[in-house]
Amino acid sequence: MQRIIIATKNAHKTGEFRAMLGAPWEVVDLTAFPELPAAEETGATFEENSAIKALHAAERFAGWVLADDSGLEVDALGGAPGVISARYSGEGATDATNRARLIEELRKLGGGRFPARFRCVLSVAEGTRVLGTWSGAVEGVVVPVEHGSGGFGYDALFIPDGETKTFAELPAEVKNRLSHRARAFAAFREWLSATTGV
Ligand code: ITT
Repeated sequence: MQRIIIATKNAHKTGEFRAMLGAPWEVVDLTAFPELPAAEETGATFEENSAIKALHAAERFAGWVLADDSGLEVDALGGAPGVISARYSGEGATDATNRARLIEELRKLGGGRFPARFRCVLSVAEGTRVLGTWSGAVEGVVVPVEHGSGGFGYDALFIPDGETKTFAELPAEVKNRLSHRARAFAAFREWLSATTGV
């Protein structure tokens, strides 16, 4: 079995990677290392923050480390919440308070459906080097009412193009086929197969 460390404390992300990687990968995330201080996400882009998180962990652990920086961009909000998606509602933000802030902002715009996309940038690092970076996006709309209880983050507010339900209503297999993370992961996987033969 091959081991890969995911540089995240977000167990939902880890669960999606575990489902997408499948056997023979043993997937470990940073929830197993609570003493590790959080990386400071000081970058202005998903690319920068993804590399920061990958290097932060790779400098401390042997082997490959995969990091995911992701978020939601709403065109009518000038691309917000964007790189601050996890901190949109300020100090002590949770997925629920972030969704509440987004709903409030959408209602100020008069409600309805607004074009939006999820973005994901994956980086793999080893030691002090980033070995590769892969991006993915999924276009859709956000709505100012929560629908569904699956997934995490903004899933209950996002309907991907071609579907009538939010990511929180759709089965996990569908999200793991269509999502920004799935698309970035597909590119990463090609690299992984070419590099390791697994
Ligand atoms: P790590 O930094 O530990 O990986 P995080 O949750 O803080 O965990 P990010 O900084 O990348 O991760 O923030 C991404 C935020 O964007 C996340 O908290 C969600 O609110 C949102 N997001 C990202 N991917 C999502 C998805 O698949 N579904 C719903 N919301 C998502």
